[in-house]
Amino acid sequence: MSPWKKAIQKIDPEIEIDIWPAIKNKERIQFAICWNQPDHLLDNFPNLKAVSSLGAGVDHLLSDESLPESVDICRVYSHSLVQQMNEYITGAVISIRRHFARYIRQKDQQQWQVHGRGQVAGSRIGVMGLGAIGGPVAGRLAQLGYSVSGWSRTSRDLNGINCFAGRGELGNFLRNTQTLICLLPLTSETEGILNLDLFKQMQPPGWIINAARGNHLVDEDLIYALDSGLLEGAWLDVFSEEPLPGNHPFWNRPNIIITPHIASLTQPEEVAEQIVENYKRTLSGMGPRKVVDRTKGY
Ligand code: NDP
Ligand code: OXD
Repeated sequence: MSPWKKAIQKIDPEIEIDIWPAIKNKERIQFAICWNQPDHLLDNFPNLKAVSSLGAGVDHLLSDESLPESVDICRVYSHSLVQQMNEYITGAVISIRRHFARYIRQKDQQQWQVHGRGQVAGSRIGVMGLGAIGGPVAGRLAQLGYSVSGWSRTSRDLNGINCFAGRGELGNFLRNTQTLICLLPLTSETEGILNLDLFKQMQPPGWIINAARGNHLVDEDLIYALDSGLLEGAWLDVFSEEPLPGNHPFWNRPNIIITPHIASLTQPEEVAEQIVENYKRTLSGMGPRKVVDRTKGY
């Protein structure tokens, strides 16, 4: 049995669940839960009222233009998602600043070479996106002693974080940033935001950590920035095409660390209760919680 079906029916065994493509009666579907569904799949269900993402991101739902406006889009949240992202980002930042990735490579060549102290104090970190995940990640890095700036669409006031907002303050945010962490949702405003123009405004030589979406990054600009010394390295969990194709130039770059979209994984049992609540609210006409604002795109 699918782990999602199992987790949902553990809470309420009365809920009937069909798993695509084995859907018996399309008219009966009122609520859907999806991850990377094929385009146009969701316009096949005339009585669909709401659709929930199985993760924090909703770009895979918003990019399907055939999804009727009347269908609510919602997402899930869990402390575990934040905890996992905290571990992923702090692990990456510490590995970068203490040169652990370099030392792991050096061992393969029996090379004994010290790369400087890489101390925490004075290291300037910038977090793009201060939402449900980015906000706590920025807070954790500040607790560890890093000097942390954050950037969001609207103004935020977060303890210990130097906050900037909007395109008008992006330049000032970047000037303060050596290690840039992207935790933005993918929207028409943020697509391609990790580009050469942005890299040029950072404190050189910088690092990029992208754990948001692959389409935030302009791949060829990253390679150019690495080759020209503007950036020292990149730590990437997400890619415009996943799995990353075997012939992609990122694979052969020692200064690009690649993880296979594992920064923070949603576990069915941790979010099943929210899904059941949203399903019941949808059927009752109240509408789901954590609804995405389609005009903002997140
Ligand atoms: P939220 O929607 O809670 O927060 C989004 C943040 O981004 C907000 O601070 C928002 O600003 C800011 N933002 C949005 N648009 C802009 C813009 N145009 N300019 C500046 N700031 C902007 O998202 P989450 O924190 O829950 O998640 C962020 C993303 O992380 C997800 O969309 C997903 O793509 C990715 N993710 C990746 C995972 C992985 O395993 N790699 C796991 C989980 C999530 P404001 O505060 O003003 O609204
Ligand atoms: C998410 C993800 O958005 O896993 O939850 O990328």
